[in-house]
Amino acid sequence: MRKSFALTRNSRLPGFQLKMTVENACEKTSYMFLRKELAVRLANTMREVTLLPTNLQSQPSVKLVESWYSQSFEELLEYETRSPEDPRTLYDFLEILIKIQNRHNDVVPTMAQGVIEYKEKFGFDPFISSNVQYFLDRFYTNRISFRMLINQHTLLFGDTACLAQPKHIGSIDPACNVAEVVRDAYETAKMHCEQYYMTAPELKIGELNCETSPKKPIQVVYVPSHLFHMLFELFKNSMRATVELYENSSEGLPPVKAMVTLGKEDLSIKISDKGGGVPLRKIDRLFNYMYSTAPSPRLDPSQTAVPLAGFGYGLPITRLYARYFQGDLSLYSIEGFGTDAVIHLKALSSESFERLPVFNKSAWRHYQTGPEADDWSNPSSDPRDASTYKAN
Ligand code: W6P
Repeated sequence: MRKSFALTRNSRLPGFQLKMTVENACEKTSYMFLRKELAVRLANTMREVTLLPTNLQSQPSVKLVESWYSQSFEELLEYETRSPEDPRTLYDFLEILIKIQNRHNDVVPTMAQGVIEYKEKFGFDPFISSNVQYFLDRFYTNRISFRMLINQHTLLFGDTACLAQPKHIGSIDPACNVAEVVRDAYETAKMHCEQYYMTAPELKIGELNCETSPKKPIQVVYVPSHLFHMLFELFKNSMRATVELYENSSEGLPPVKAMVTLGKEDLSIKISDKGGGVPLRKIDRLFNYMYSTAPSPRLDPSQTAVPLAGFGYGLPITRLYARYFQGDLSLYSIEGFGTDAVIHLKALSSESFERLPVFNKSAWRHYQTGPEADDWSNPSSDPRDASTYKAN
């Protein structure tokens, strides 16, 4: 009975766009909204976990993650009847949000562990992989949104609110200088790269502001930590490809280039490397959770340095961050040459609303069917051209 209320809808925060302002952010209103909305988002995810293939759902890591979700759900329901007028309520709510946030810190590696456990026992299966792909994209999008909501509340109303960046609204920077974040992410990736390879490619940044004066730095209303996360991941991949291609060469490393462009609708960031590229056939794999999940090298005690990129969920999750505010991430690779990675963001904050998974019949149907049967010809199963079978 208690649980049914949370499952009835997948609500949206009215006006939760990147243009939210301090004036309309009131703690009681936020509390009233979040105590329901967070429970709804947890419940939606918990419903969807039950649709995963039984063999995956029964892995200990998946069970552990499930227990975190139900624990947090129960804790949120305690607030169903607590009045926002009691200051204790608001104080306790802040505390419980932080506790929930921390409980869920390791969801990504733990789910990855679940996929590893499954693969070790049952092997790679395209049906399961397609289900896992669909599920984890939605599951992690839900998680990104959940943490975003909690963060906004704790940053705006918590003890450390006064320490926060004065011009930021919670985690949102209304004048986020994109090239600055690009440079920041590059410098951090460079540090990791030098630690692992003793060298790193240089960075060249270009900016093209088509909308206002071409000399004006490009700014956007955005969550700088999300942008940093995406760019850091792309730089690590570009650096790794570049350094590994030139490992045994006497030539200097070709720089990694970043181009930031503001148009009417899109703010686009292109990161280009000359790291030798990836054949088209292998591009999809870079985004496939089940394919790219390998036992973490971090667990191997004989290995101290952490590889720069290429393990885990970096790229698929980077794409989810881009999509979360109606953007996207695309890879264009030229095998034998290099790779362009393009992040598209909405130039206007009025277009940057949340992209959220909904749990409905259509979602349910996804778990009942696997990947579509191929309706294009397959050379190995096609009847051969008769001429092939001519004698001699
Ligand atoms: C590569 C592979 C890759 C993935 C993502 C971003 C950049 C690159 N470069 O060679």
